[in-house]
Amino acid sequence: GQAFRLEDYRQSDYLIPELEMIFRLDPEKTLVTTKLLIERRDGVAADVPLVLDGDGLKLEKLLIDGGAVEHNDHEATADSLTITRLPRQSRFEVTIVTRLAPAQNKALMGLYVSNGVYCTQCEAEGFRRISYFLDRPDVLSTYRVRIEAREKEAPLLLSNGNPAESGALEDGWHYAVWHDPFPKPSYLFALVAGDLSAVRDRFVTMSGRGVDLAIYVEHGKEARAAYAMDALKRSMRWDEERFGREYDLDVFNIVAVSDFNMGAMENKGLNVFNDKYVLADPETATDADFANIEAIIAHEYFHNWTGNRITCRDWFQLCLKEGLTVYRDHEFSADQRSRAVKRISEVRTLRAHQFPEDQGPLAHPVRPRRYREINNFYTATVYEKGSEVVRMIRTILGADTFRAGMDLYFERHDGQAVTIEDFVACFEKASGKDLTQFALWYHQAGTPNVTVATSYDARAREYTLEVEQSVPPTPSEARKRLMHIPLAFGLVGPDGQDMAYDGVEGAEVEDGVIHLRKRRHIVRFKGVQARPVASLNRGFSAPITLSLVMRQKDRLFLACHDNDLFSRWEALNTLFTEALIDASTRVRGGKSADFDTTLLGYPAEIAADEGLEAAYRALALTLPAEADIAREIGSNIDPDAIGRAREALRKAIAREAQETFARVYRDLGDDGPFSPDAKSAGRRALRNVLLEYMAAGSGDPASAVRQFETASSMADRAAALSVLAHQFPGGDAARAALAAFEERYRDNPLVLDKWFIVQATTPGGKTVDLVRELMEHPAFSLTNPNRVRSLIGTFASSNQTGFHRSDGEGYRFLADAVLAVEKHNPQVAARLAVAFRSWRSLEKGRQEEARKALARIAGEKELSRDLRDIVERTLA
Ligand code: DPP
Ligand code: ZN
Repeated sequence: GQAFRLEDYRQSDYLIPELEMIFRLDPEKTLVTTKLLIERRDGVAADVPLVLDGDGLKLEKLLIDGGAVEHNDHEATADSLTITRLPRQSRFEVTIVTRLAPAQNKALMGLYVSNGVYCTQCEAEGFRRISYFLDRPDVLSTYRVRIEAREKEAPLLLSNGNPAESGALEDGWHYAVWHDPFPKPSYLFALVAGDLSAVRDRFVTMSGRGVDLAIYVEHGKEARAAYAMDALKRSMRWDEERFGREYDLDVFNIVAVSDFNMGAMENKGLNVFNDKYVLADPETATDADFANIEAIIAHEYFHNWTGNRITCRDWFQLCLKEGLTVYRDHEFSADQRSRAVKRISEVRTLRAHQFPEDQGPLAHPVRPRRYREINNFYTATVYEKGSEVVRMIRTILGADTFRAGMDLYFERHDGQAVTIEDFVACFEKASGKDLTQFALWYHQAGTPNVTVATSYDARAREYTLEVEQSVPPTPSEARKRLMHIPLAFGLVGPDGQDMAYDGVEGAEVEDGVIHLRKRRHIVRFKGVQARPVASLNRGFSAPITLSLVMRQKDRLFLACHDNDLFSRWEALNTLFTEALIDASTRVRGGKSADFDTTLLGYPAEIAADEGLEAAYRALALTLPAEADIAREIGSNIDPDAIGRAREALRKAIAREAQETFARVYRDLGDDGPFSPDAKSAGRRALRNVLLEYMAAGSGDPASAVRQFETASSMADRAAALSVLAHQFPGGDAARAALAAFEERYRDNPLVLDKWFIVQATTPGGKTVDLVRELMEHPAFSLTNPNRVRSLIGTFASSNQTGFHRSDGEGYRFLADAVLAVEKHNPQVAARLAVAFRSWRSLEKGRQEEARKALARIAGEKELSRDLRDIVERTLA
């Protein structure tokens, strides 16, 4: 396929300052009339044709300034409409009629029907499946949208902006008109029509304007939208307080739909959400669900300024809105919850999703330079690493200057479609700093590695760090330039406090941050009174891998005493990881997995340390995931050996800490009526980690059975179910619990997803057969993305020993599933296929099986652009 290249960007010859749309909705035959006000740019000749994008469209009618267009003067295909003869004046009107069958649209892009509700998804290029258009983010238009529908079928009619008028029509039809005064790109267009219930509230902005808020859900689910509404109001207030951003329309609407390719979509004034990220109550949602809802409601709301008011010039700039908005939602969650705990979770996510991407065949810069299918660039690199880059800007500039740069960005670019260069320039202007080298974080792929050696000269009272950076090659970028890496640090003294020093040479050091800019720095700290332990990359100030040879004793010291909570966790996590790598090597060599007794003693101390918040203790006691260990090993991976080593460590810890764990578990029990707040969630998280250990140590399901049967929240019930299903697969207790759960929630698809997930993530070689069987379950559906992701997606991405079964059956299964989903939904299929990305790091036998499965997909004649792109890059 053809690749789009950043350097080929050019402005469009024509603009569309205004348009009017009329939708006459019918599941099989919807008519869309689009009246475009076209404006020719200055200097463009009148004979330059107007070429509009389409995707699978059929032109029903075309008029220019109300008159018919000759056959010879235009050409309409499914993918484009070219008009060669145009009026000489610079403004004219083009009217287009297209006909759609939304009920047949299973790709869930453009206009489709989800559970009887008409809805749209236009980002990135879905608008062209509705009408011919200049479907590119730098064409900004004001929209006036009239929706006509049968009142019975769709009493609710919504689009972007403010409501203008509504009324009855003949034959039981009715209509509503919406007007959005803010010029926007077509990817932010939305329409919803159906029979839904509203949960309403009101928000008064900082300047005293009232905004009507509504969340629309299926009838009977109103109570489950309360938490989302609360999160919305908190987000609106927070954006005023932290970024000075005020909401700008009279209404803000959110609609929850059950068939959705993404998490949610920030359409102007009308956010459309995957219902998974709206609906929650204690009976049906885990603490992770509540936290995700809070974060995603905030994320989409924050897009109103970072994405909508200021949008992207082209899709290469996707991180301009996504990285920045993720950064904003991270900050929001950190303010609402515990900052250290939030940071640890962010880093775990980054390492689990972005690092393997950056280190594999799909690596790309945060701001890519080429793509074949933009849908495949909604990645962890664009989102999560993009957020890390913004975070580094703040670290380098400091909070106040960062805010000044953001203010300047909003002031300079409101109403524009801009680039990363425009964004960075605002921070250069605000700070007076040259960020040219720093900006490589946007332009260069790959995770930088920083190696550090330390030494202390007691006589000279000098502490030295020898620091060296390197960036590994990535596809199409063999040679890398040196980066500006802000490395936050502390020199931890014997009492756990940071030690003072008189002076430093060898690098710029400012406010606890070493600025690495060269390949190699020798950083000398003068006047250091005793040998410190270096605590480096505090708070994960830069998204790098750090190789620091350190005595285990020192690392354990940091794990116990570092005054930076993130670094304490990081030290312990590193100790666990090193022990697990070691153990898996031994297991693979037929030996037993032995662990150092000092390390085994520490978890009991953490569990019982009431000076640490429960959520932190839960994270500290969570062992690195099998995939984390695999990533650290890097090559020739045997997932079975890793699984056995991890299991052995869990058992060893559990036995060592048995009494303490049981006591803390008991003491934390019964904290009164359910509340989703961070503190209560933390207690539950700690209890549930302890439950896992207790079951592993005793080999007895009794405590998990008890929790499963008496749980008063989904958080506790789902945790117990997963202990039973994963640690006692096939046993009576597991079978009973799975059956009870299925029975209790058979009418709630979102909760049954948890039941699919628990089974799909059961470790071991039998799970692939179970997953195949579950695809026949009446609640499963190949056309619903949430079902597909819960069963097939989690199996492939989160079940190391199951997916990587040594005979390749997991890979064959995934290839079959990907091809089946691809027939109707290429975007979701391509996303599933990403699970193959680390295939080259496996041991030879599995590598060969994975390659065969990939080659089989690639060998299909009729592949979508989405899937072909992923598979070919993965194999390259
Ligand atoms: N809706 C997706 C998001 O907010 C894509 N813009 O990240
Ligand atoms: Zn976003």
